Amino acid sequence: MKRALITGITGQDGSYLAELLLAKGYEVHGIKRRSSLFNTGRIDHIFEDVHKPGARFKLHYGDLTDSSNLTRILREVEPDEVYNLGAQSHVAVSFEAPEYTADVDAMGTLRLLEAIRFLGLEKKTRFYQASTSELYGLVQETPQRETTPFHPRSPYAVAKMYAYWITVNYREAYGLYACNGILFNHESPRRGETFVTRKITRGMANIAQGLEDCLYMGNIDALRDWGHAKDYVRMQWMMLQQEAPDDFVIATGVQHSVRDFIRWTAAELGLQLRFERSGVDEVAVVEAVTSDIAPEVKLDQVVMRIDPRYFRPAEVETLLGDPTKARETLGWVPEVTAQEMCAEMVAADLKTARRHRLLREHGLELPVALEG
Ligand code: NDP
Ligand code: GDR
Repeated sequence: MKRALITGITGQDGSYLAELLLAKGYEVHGIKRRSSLFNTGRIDHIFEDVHKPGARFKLHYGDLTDSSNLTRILREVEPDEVYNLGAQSHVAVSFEAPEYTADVDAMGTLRLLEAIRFLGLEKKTRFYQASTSELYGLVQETPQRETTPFHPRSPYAVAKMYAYWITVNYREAYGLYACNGILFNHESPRRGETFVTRKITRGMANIAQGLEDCLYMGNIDALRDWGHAKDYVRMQWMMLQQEAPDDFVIATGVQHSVRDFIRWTAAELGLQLRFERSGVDEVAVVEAVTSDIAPEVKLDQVVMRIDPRYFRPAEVETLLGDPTKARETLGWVPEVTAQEMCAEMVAADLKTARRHRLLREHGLELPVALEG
């Protein structure tokens, strides 16, 4: 039975990857952070009591900032595969907490690699690094592929650049089987609430149910290549099953704007929007209501405004990936389009919003966080 260790198992990708590996018969170990509240909402459905004979799912307390802890866990688990998905993964937050982001995202990767080497596991353990399209930042070539030069535009991206190269370096210096997956944005109903797609689907579903009035957004001209997290974790596993380690771009090859995503979300909720004015004055107004999904929304209601608070000190305006190498070498093709994924996310957030509305109608107030 193969053993995998996943950092970031409580996150979006970690939860889907854990499901995939359990379905493939792996014993799955995950590192979770100590938190004052439960933080395992995304993996509760696969949790197994370790006292149960044959349990194949185990969580360890840990943190990417703590080398002795990482070394101890690696010594205990001796994994065949390590997936380093743990990170302070929010680009805007990395401008607020640059040093912490570097510690976790850059040094955390080094700590794991060094622990593998220190324990003499470099011939046994295969290593996957969650690299990112943010490395391309100010893009030098479109579409972006494995050979496109990097120009990171945030403390997050700069930290991930270190992680990318230290992964390559340990492969070249010590013969470690180590791969970078350069993944473009991927989303799902499990996406964190402050990333743009989820902020839109959750916010608009709340507006439809009368729980919020308006969505406040940053740069809605930004262009992204969005895929579904389920497709992308499949690729993370495939990368570690090759004969020789290599780095791959994972993307759909199709690009849309944040404004498109707002329009699709509204359409799923039976709302037709009109975008008026431009720049910081831009608003989205309800032009037509075509179903009864959004009973609380009025014609001409302003459902989106720009709030410059969400602009970034340096923006990545456009990203579009070229997944040719992944398709030709590994036979990987994404199965879900961005628009299909949007529909899935809206359906999930609408379900929650309806539940919240019902609770509110019965005098039970639930907090609806507006921060994004
Ligand atoms: P999430 O933000 O959903 O998950 C991040 C995970 O890292 C969480 O489990 C989080 O724990 C954990 N984590 C954060 N800080 C630490 C720390 N100090 N020590 C240990 N664990 C920590 O990210 P995604 O699942 O979306 O992304 C997975 C990885 O892929 C990340 O490295 C991200 O940077 C990268 N990536 C993501 C892309 C995307 O579009 N989703 C695209 C390209 C790369 P907790 O739950 O306690 O917060
Ligand atoms: P990104 O994702 O920065 O690409 O990083 P995010 O969804 O945060 O932003 C995408 C684009 O939307 C614009 N935007 C807003 N973003 C947020 N979060 N909130 C807003 O209100 C808003 N308005 C407009 C942003 O400016 C940006 O251009 C994600 C993360 O998952 C990283 O960890 C990962 O490496 C990259 O994707 C690939």
